[in-house]
Amino acid sequence: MLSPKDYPISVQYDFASGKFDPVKIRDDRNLSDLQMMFHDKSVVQSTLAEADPLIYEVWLHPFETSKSDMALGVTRLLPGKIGDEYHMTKGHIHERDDQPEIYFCTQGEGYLLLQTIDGEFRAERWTAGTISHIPPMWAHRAVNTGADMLVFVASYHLSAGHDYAPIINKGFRKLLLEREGQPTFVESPRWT
Ligand code: PAN
Ligand code: ZN
Repeated sequence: MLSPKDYPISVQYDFASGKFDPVKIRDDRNLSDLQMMFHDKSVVQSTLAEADPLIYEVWLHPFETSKSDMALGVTRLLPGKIGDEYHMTKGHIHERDDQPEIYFCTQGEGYLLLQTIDGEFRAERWTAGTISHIPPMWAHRAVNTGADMLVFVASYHLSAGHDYAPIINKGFRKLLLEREGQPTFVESPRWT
């Protein structure tokens, strides 16, 4: 736990690389961590038979002055697809029902997907510079539809909690698939 003698606590963010320093925790998410999320299970299995590609990195700095303090996270989402589905984060909803979040896209292009537990769905187009507010009780996922790395900075309360189960069970209402070279929203068969 940090104390006032450590204040102010700052990290230095490099817009060119999408990295900040110092980092406390690095968490890599590979395809094996997301196999339930991508819709084309045969492509997932054939890819995993050869290798387990990195899909994104999460760099974290929890500002631990109290249990209700905030975390700073940077997600670096690699470009690419699994079959026809663009690389994306797992997606989750916060366990606490009063916990929002801010996402700041600093590099690349893609979409922020939002969804309530009842399946109300929204998508926000992202380019470098878009800052999005995620309301409490909306599941959130980022999707990289560009040719380069998609990078975003996140800030949330350490006490928010991350619940992945609703996304593992049913996913998001719409998939972002490549159709004729373009990112296209397609109704997920798991919802219809
Ligand atoms: C973010 C996410 C991060 C990785 O820091 O945790 O982008 O996405 P998943 O957690 O869905 O794998 C955040 O939303 N924190 O609350
Ligand atoms: Zn979150």
